[in-house]
Amino acid sequence: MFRLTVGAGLLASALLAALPAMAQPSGSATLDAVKARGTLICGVAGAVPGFSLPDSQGIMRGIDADSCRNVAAAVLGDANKVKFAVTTTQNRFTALQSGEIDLLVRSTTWTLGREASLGLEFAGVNYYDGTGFLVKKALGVKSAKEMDGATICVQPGTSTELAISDYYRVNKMKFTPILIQDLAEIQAAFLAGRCDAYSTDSSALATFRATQTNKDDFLLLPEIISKEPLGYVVRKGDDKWFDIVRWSYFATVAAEEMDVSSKNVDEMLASTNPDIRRLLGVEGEMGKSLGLDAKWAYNIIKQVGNFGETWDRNITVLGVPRGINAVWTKGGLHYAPPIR
Ligand SMILES: N[C@@H](CCC(=O)N[C@@H](CS)C(=O)NCC(=O)O)C(=O)O
Repeated sequence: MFRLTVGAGLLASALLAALPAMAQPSGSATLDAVKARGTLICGVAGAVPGFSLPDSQGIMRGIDADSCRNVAAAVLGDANKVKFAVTTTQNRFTALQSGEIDLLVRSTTWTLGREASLGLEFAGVNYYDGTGFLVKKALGVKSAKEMDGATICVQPGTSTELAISDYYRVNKMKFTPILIQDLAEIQAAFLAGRCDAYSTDSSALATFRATQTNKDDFLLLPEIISKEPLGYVVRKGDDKWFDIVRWSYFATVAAEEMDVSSKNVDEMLASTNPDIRRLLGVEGEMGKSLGLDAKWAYNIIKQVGNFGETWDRNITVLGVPRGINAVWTKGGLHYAPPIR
């Protein structure tokens, strides 16, 4: 431990004043760390089509990957300054708690238990999902209600496990879980007939089915047995970082609500609509309030796109309908509070 004398303290203040570009603490330890590093470390699954999966050039693609990019664009002005950290269903929360990652966007369901007991909080929902069951048509089952006594392949440490238990309890039926951590292994086990059904978020089941050559041999059962709002997760106790992540998501929704997209965002800088002007940093001090540049939302929209563009690029192409994931003006659940 060392003590500063008054003189040394003055010298230190003078040095700080002389170096304005050096990191002045922002009040957010995570923001400071990300800026000092120059990259955002974002936890994803890295294996799920539509969510996070490297393309043929090794670039991480998907709605979760793009959610990470939104935050990098807002904070660093460059959506590409993301280091993707592959996490599993079981180690994702410790990766965030320990500070290995700055943000987790990994098809992770927002639940009371997770938010109240893990020291983590959910800053936004990028996909309103639900648990489903995928079976082979050859099983001859048309409804989850006919699945008494079934073996079900499920990944451990997921809210899926809990949803299945509740469903079976309510319907007074029994099932045997086959717990397999690795995604490729669980899918292979299901295909090889080790379980009657494969259960996870229905989005992942739909995209898994769509990527099979014999996709018509599979059936997604009609029951969606739980609510699985998947979102952006941060550590508790860094409220400024929470605000940045939360409003990075809201900016994409606000942009879609107002038809501001990556294609027209430059023309929109000349818009007379005050909501658009504030969103794009032409007037007001929205960026400053967040501890960011005035162009924080402009950079997201220009480089990543509005929420609908991100959805279409990653999810629509896999044949999954928008449904409740539309913006509220089109009957969906994505809604941005006023940016003012
Ligand atoms: N949303 C549930 C389920 C998460 C989950 O199991 N996701 C799957 C399918 S979207 C996944 O990421 N699998 C890829 C992997 O584990 O590598 C949760 O938060 O527990």
